This record gives sequence, structure tokens and C-alpha cells, in this order.
Amino acid sequence: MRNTDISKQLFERANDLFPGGVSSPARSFRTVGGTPLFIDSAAGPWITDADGNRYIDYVLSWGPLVLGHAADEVVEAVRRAAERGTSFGTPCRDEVELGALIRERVPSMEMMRFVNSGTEATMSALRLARAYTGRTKIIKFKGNYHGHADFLLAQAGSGVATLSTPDSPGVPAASAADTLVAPYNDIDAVSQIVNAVSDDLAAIIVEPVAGNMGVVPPRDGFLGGLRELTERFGALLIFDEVMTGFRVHPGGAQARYGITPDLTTLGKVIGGGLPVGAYGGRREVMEQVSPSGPMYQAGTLSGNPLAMAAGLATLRGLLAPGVSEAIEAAAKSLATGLADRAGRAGIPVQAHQAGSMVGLFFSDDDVIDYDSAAACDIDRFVGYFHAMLDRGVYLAPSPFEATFLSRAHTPEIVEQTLEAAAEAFEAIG
Ligand code: KE4
Repeated sequence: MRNTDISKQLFERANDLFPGGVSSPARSFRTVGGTPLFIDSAAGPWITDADGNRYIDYVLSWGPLVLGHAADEVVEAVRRAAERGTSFGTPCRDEVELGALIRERVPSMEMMRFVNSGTEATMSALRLARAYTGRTKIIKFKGNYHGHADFLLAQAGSGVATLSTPDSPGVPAASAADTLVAPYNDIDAVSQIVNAVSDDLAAIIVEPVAGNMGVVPPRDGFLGGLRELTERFGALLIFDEVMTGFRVHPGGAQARYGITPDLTTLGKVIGGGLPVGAYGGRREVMEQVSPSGPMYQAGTLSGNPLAMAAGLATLRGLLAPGVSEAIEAAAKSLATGLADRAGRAGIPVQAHQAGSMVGLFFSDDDVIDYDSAAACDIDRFVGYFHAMLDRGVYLAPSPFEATFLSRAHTPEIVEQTLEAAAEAFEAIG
């Protein structure tokens, strides 16, 4: 039995300092029970908690660490940048290099702006869509999470879904009133909403592969249908690729599915574990952003040299020949392996995989949207989570999150994970 005394002592102090003892609700163990792990160090696929317990990590800081923890080239890049100064509050060389590399891989981002989080990216992209179109309504999807901007906390996924606070208190009705919510993967429902608000629709924002209700890929025709509707009614299509960017494909989900949005938001991977977000898209739209245009958005640490250096090293490592293909192959073998081990234990599961993201649902039925994800066997997920944790595998402490792999998740690591899963499925069977 794992000793977690130091994590427990730290959690007691943390609970006195921070709401729920955490700096973000997604990392609390509210859904699964128990004490969140206080991690002291990490390397490759491994994390080590304050009590010295080691785990294979499939959270990877909620996606950013696509090269694994403490990747040599990232640590070296951050060290060298830090020795030259941590922030200048001015443009810097690596900002230009990272922007150029992102645009090379995501050509729809003709121009972009760096910010400090995915929330800032989506909040700014939607402000821009409203500024550019002169319209106010936006459509999002139930179970999609785009960060915690007031008007986006409507039937969101991730921590909001986990903590079942679909419309967070403190969000004035007025600010949510212009946010319309449609079921994911239901293009007919979207079409009805669009027709009802057509002349006031600024944008549709979507996770092109949903990762905040578990991992739910788009059904054929869904993304193309959104593209057609937004073009027909003069609204902008925003792909929130904060999670899918550089994970579902080296060019993002937009490259994998061949749909070009008007704006894209990024985060996570492009910062390599340091705080970064970005929004970008068509030049004529982005030129509305201050100081070249009237739409205001700013940030003290936007484009800071440490985050830019970490992001550059991460993308260069990921885009090296064969790397993203190897990570996707590992994700495929994990997803098929989990389905196989669960099947052998007589446990019905749906295993989804998109690029380097994997989703596992304890359900006999297809999972295509938030309602079908929420109908899954949460209790079984909780049992599986703890059974895996006890066997040295750390998963996201919620059924509404994604499992992430990295360059460090070698076939041996995946095999070790599947051995733990086989035992875990027997234990909860
Ligand atoms: P941040 O503000 O947390 O950097 O990004 C918000 C965001 C925007 N868009 C998508 C698609 C996202 O997945 C996120 C953040 N993802 C969650 C995990 N599902 C972050 C974890 C957390 O909130 O602690």
C-alpha cells in the first residue's frame, strides 16, 4: 500500500491556504476521492510524489508535455533563456521564431497573438469575432470547455462538468445570455440555432476533437457542417485547438480533418509546460487587434522569452521526423490494449483515440456527446482510477478528461500500463 503521508500533510496546509487545496479544480480528487498527489519531480513518462511514489503519468500537465517531463532540449532551452533574463516586456527573437514555426504548421493562422493561457486565447478570439462581425451571439457545445471566461461557462466540460456546476455562480445572466449551447456532433441542432439567430451570430467555437468530456472525435460531416453554416451566415468558425493543437496532428485537427477555421486558439503544447496561449487566423480578421486595429487585448507576460524558448524546443522536438507518428502509434496501442483487457474482464468500454489523445468510457453504448459521456458508469471509472493509481499509473482524476501520451511513452511503458490495466479491470470487474 502506497504511503502518502507527506501529500496528506501538504494537502492539509494547502486546504487552509487555497480553496479545495488546489490551484485548479481539475486537479482536485473531488470526483474520485482521496488526496491529490503533491508531485516533487518528473522525468520522461514518470512523476514522483512527495512520498517518493513513482507513477507513469498520462495527464502530462493536462497536455503540454508532448515530449515527456523535463525533456533535455526543453530544460536546456529554458535554462539558457533564463540566464539571459526571464522577461523583458518587449518583443523578443524567440517570439518571432515560434510564431513562424506555428504558422508553417498551421497555415490558417496567417497572423497570431501570444497570450498566457488557453482561457485568454479563447476569450480574446471571441471578442475579436464580435468586433470583426459587429454581432454578439456565439454558439458553443455542451461538454466543450474553452477556459473560464464568464460567457463560456455555460454547460462546459472539464472541471465544470466534473464539479457539475454547469452555470457557475458569479456569472451574470447577461453575460451568458449571448452564449447558445448546442449538443456536440449534432449538426441539425446547430443548424436550427443558427437559423434562429442568423443575423446576430458572431461565431461558433468548437473543440474539433472534444477532450473535455473525455475524448470524443467529431462524426463525419460535423466539422464540415459547421464550416458551411458559418460561411453561409457570415459568422466566424473558431477551432479551439488548445488541447488538440499539435496532438491530434502536427498541423492540428484542422489538418487531420481538412477543415479550415477562420480563427484558431492554441495553448498547452506550444508552451512546453510554461504559460502560453495563442489565437490567430485570417490576416484581415487579426488586423482588427490592437494596436493595428481597434479591438483591445494585452498582457504583461505575453510572448515572454522563457515560454517562447520552451515552446520552440517542444515543437522542434515534436516535429522531428517520426516523433508524432511514434506517439500516435503508442496511443493507438494503448487504446486497443485497454479495450482488449477490459473485454477479457467482461467490462464494457468504449476506447477512443485521436492522435496522441486517448479516451476510455465505461459504457456499452457509443459515446458521441456530453450526455452519452455523462451516462457512463462513473463509479466504475472511480474504481479503475484508484486501481491504476495503486499500480503506479496516474490518470486524470475525472472521467471528463483526456489521457495524453508523449515521446517518452515507449512501447515498454505502454505494455507496463496495460499489465496494470488488466489487473485493475479484474479488480473492479
Ligand atoms: P487554460 O486557461 O487552462 O490554459 O486553457 C483553457 C482551455 C481552453 N480550451 C481547451 C480545449 C482546454 O482543454 C482548456 C483547458 N483544459 C483543462 C483540462 N481539460 C485544463 C486543466 C485545468 O483547468 O486545470
